[in-house]
Amino acid sequence: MAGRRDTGLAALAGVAAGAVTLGVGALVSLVTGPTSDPLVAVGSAFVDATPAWLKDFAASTFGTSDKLVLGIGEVVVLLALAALAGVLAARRWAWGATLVVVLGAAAGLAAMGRPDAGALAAVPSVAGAVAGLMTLRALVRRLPGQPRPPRPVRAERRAFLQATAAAGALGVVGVVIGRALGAGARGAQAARAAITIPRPSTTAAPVPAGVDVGVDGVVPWQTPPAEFYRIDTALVVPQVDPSTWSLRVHGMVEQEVTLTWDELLAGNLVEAWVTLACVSNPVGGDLVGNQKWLGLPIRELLERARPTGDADMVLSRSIDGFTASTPLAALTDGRNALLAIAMDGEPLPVEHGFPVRMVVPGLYGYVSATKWVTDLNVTRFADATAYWTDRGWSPEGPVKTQSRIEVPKAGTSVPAGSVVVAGTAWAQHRGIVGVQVRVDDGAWNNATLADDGGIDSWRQWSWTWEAEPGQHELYVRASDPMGPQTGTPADVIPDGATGYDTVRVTVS
Ligand SMILES: Nc1nc2c(c(=O)[nH]1)N[C@H]1C(S)=C(S)[C@@H](COP(=O)(O)O)O[C@H]1N2
Ligand SMILES: [Mo]
Repeated sequence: MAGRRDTGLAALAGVAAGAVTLGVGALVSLVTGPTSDPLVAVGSAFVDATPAWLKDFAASTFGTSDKLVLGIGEVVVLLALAALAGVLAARRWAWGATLVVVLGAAAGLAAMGRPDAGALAAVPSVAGAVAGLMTLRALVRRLPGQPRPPRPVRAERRAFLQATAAAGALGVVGVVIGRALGAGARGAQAARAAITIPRPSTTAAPVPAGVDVGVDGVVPWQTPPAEFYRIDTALVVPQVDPSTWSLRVHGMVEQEVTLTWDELLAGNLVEAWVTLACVSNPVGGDLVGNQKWLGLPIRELLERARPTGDADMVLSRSIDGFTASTPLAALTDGRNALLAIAMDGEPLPVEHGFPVRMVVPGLYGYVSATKWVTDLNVTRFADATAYWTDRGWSPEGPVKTQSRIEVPKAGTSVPAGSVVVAGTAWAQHRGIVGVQVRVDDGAWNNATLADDGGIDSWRQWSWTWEAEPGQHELYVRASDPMGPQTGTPADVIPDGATGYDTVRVTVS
């Protein structure tokens, strides 16, 4: 009979073998590509299979750390399964071995199912599983009390633990080295550093000095690139070499067009300020940012391709298989819908879509802002669906008018008297024409708008409140030319949150 302690040791052997599996997998993926790493492949398959409610939960609970949380959760689950394999193997080898083979096969299938999978995508998982099996076999044989020439149990335990620790450490080292070398070998960073962004053919109108409302604690009008929110399904950032990048425009067009990087750079590059927002941004949330983009108007490419009769949508696709459905009209109606190559005058950061992404004023990112874009399929909403549409989100996603109180912060205390209330409002491509603030059940008060940086950018506002002691709730609402935003609360699914941002403060 295996005792409690033996079960613990067997579980440990399983964990060590699991670490070896992942380490070998990570090292082999240096040859076969980052998405063939078993950890990445399983995580990516999980991301793609994530139902809308879970994606929403992850985005609203962990924000842009959702990938880190996913990675930690995945490692914990895999190590628990590895521990189980160890316990099973100690009882009966075939049981434990079967579990390892099943897990290895699942990882291999996940890797083969990635949109950018190469022919050898399953190899790291298979190699990892073989190494894991060999390690498990060796360690289980060394479990104290196995039929072998007699040795003191203490010595047996020590030898077993040393072997297990060595195997586990080798596995971890494999994962770390695999990751580090993988990151170093990724060419996009070097290619990015070598690029000189051409001067715009059309520069953005100068930004009025007064776009900043001048209140401490208000989020900057121009989002620093390093602080720009990042949302995508990519567990490893796609590495795209501009010299081999091209964009294909096809589908319901009279003339297929292929655009290369050099042609793009030589094109009529337009500079434009656009506020990008995520549909998963809850009321008051921070999945929104404003930047100066530079890119080729998508309209010009479509003019060359000449969409046919009843096409009404462009399905853009990234190198890693993400897709977005953008109304054709939004790409041809004259707004600054761009194939963007720069953010704030610098090449796009790799995680924001280097070398080329889409930016379309007035639409949520999930239906318009495809990063690492390589393909535009001119089609119809009736004939094709996009990544998030297949997961319960709306096929079309115009940005909803929103406003946010940034000062004072929720839950803080302020002294009675004049208190400055301030924040940001956005209604991309319609423009903000007014912001109002309400205290408790009182009347709406007109806030002062900061200078206008254009209808595609967000707008700051402030209002001075004569605050009286007690607990108070502040509400904000913004108006676009169609009227005030709705106060009816709606969840982010299926097409963006609505409701008033509300901040509770204590006045003393
Ligand atoms: N290739 C790719 N592009 C993508 C996504 C993605 O998952 N993959 N996510 C979209 C979503 S939901 C948003 S909100 C924006 C976010 O862009 P950012 O990360 O540069 O802020 O990218 C869009 N483009
Ligand atoms: Mo998004």
